[in-house]
Amino acid sequence: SDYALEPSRHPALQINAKQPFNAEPPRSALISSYVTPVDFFYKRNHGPIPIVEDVEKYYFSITGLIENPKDLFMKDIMMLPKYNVTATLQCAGNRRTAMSKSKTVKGVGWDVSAVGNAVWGGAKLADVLELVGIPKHTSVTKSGGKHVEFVSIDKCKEENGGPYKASIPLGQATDPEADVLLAYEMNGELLNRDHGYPLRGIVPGVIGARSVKWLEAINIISEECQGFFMQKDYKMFPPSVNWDNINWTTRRPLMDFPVQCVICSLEDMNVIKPGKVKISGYAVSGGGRGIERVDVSIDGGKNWVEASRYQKMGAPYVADDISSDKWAWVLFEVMVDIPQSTQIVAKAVDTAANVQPENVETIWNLRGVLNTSWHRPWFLVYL
Ligand code: MTE
Ligand code: MO
Repeated sequence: SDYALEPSRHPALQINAKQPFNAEPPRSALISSYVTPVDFFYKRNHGPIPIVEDVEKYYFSITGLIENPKDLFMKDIMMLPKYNVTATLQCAGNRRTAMSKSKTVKGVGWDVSAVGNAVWGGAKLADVLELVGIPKHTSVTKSGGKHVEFVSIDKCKEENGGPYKASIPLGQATDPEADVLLAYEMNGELLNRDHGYPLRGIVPGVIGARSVKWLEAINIISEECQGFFMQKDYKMFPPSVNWDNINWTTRRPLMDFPVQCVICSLEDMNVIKPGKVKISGYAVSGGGRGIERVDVSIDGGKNWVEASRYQKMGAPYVADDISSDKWAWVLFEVMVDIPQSTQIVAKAVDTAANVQPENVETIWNLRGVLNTSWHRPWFLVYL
């Protein structure tokens, strides 16, 4: 079958779907290091993993509304300045399983680990687009191009066997400060097959779905990409919309991720003892907004304490400081004294003072995307 040549994966991953392969690490793997090891980075696919055998022969084309369409080989990308950008990638479906408990949603179930933080190495898309004559900070080309469409090599059933596609605005693609990459490295190693070998897009601060793996082409187009994953998926509908009254054209494709926060030190259904316990987890926002603070409660949200935050181990995190990674998550921790009955809750605030919704019901949507409600792990206190 098409799935006969899948790469091998770490046995500790929780498999949410086998074909296509979708898996996430245990919660504890996310807080054991600021940079998520490749083996423990979630894997989100919509088809079999493509095989690029001869990287010397591999190329992708840049075409569309530009004057000088070109085929680019890996050596053309490697000749450009290399950037290492630490960026958190999070699937819009992260925490979908919990949203489904409120009322059924459609989609692959995910616990809280469809997220990871990696150092992506590659060329800036803004530099690549200069090779085809598009200057930095261009929002429309002379021939009317306004969006950059990434097309993959893979084959997805949602696209009737065609490739996975997504687009971003040209202004973002040609802004060097937006740090959009064509990446060939992950955590200092060559990208592996699961994560897009030999070349993938990385769009920091934006839902994972726009970071297209296994690039085959980049098209400069006038309207945003019309593919399934831009137009018929990865949109957020109000709780009133169901599968009978849905009109996909009424909503925009999701881009920037809202503020998110998850406790990773407690697995659901585990048992803890009353007394001093360290609560830790991750918090992240989209659009390059940092995390202003993380609040933790042990009485279901009546009283709160502020957690300490860090990126690099041992150095406190300061939002918006030049030494902080603006596209990356922060890890947080706080010591609490667990009473005999407790409900632990965490929530974050980003640098634009955006807060998370208290309940999943207020943001419930039929595709189960963007569950950023207050995280309340459930476990037993063992006396
Ligand atoms: N790119 C291709 N070609 N095919 C895909 O199925 N999945 C997207 C995105 N890029 C996908 C893709 C989604 S929904 C997410 S969340 C991220 O890749 C996941 O990237 P990862 O598997 O490297 O963690
Ligand atoms: Mo995703």
